[in-house]
Amino acid sequence: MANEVPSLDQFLDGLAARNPGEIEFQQAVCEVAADVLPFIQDKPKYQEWQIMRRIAEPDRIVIFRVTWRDDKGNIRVNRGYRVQNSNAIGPYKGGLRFHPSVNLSILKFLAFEQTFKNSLTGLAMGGGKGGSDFNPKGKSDNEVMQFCQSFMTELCRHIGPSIDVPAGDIGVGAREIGYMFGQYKRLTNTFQGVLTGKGIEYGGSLARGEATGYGTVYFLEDMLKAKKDEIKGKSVVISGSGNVAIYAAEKIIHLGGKPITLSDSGGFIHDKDGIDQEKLEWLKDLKFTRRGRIEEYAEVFGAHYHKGKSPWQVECDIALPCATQNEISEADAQALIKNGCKAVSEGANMPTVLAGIKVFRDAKILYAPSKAANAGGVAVSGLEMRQNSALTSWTQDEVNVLLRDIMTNIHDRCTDYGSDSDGHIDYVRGANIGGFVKVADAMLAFGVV
Ligand code: NDP
Ligand code: 2IT
Repeated sequence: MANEVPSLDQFLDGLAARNPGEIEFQQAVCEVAADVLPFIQDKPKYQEWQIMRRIAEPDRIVIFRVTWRDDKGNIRVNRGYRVQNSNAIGPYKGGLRFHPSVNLSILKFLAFEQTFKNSLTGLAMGGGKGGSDFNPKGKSDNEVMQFCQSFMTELCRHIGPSIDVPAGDIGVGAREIGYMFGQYKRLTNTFQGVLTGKGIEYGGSLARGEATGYGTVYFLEDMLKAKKDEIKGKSVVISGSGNVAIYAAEKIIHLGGKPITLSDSGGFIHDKDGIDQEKLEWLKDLKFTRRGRIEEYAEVFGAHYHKGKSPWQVECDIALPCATQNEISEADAQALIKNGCKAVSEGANMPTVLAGIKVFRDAKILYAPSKAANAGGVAVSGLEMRQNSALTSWTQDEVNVLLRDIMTNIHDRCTDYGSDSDGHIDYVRGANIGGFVKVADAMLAFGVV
């Protein structure tokens, strides 16, 4: 074979040279490569066929202008993207993010991570991600609809039920999926399962809304179970107050734990008495219907509001980062360990910086990286695709039982590849290698493509 096997440093230098300035993308690939390159050291087939280099180069990226008119009649211009990272094991699959911070680096990291995450679910889904720098905050429903329709007018050329199936992510929930599905249906004159996270009336799956947050807690439950421990009685610090955070809090309550914080980009609330189901119902209305700020919770329930702060300095048994990437710094990770945190399960994608991951790994706490812990959302998206292609719909219980099972299978796969000789499970290594193998073996079958 012509190719020399690169060292990790050579590999990362090459990556940085090909993707200059894309810090989030480089970070995500670095974390995976640090586990995968040693794993393939004695497996010439993966090295000779340059599998890692090929997974870290997206199959295709589409970038397009999105022009729309606001309520005052002004012409607005945003940028739209779809990164199709790999369809080695199934159609491209992954969410759409609408947030002003969206750029190519962030979407490339998310599409790369999604490839491994989707492989871990055991379902036939490749990895992709897309979105726009459009900010839905403060926009009227009409403006959001105008934007979504314009966005889909271009995106529709690149997606399809067996090509690429987008879903929600930050800033994209039921409302945005509805507008985009409506436009796809209108443009193509078809009714197809081309998006997931759809409304129940038009092909959505029960339990998809809850799936990511619940799944993150199921994974936590499995990690604790492996240590003969449980969630009951534990205090839990959660960041974010969107789809993932709210349902993570709900499952913690169901299992007898006590969520004590939630946050948004303005700050965090600390409720020492714990967030119970009644308060959570109020929060669902605040966040999903009224689109309000978390600060209001403090006024209504008499909790503390810490403006401009994140919750990682609060004493807790468990931490669930459920907001965004790189929200846990090295110092935050150290504070969590110092304050007695024994388990971290990541609902958000890549919420911990590399130096923070090292802190968790060195401390040997139970640490579930996002590509394993938050796979429940896309797993139920995969189940939504199955229901759509069979023209059927399953009950909430049927979907939830399958989700519970999938999370345990992911836990088992991480255990297979991440168990150390002292009995500790390195879930980062387990998830990286466990996600890699299926994609890599499929790529070997295809030859040089
Ligand atoms: P939402 O838009 O519903 O909620 C996002 C939450 O995170 C909000 O509370 C938001 O606060 C906060 N947030 C977003 N960006 C920032 C930021 N830069 N700084 C501080 N806070 C921020 O999104 P989701 O709950 O769906 O997504 C949350 C995370 O989970 C993301 O990392 C996403 O990729 C990941 N994820 C989502 C899945 C899904 O199915 N939805 C599946 C798997 C992972 P504010 O309102 O102030 O912006
Ligand atoms: O990051 C993710 O896994 C998601 N945003 C969900 C993707 C999906 O296709 O359901």
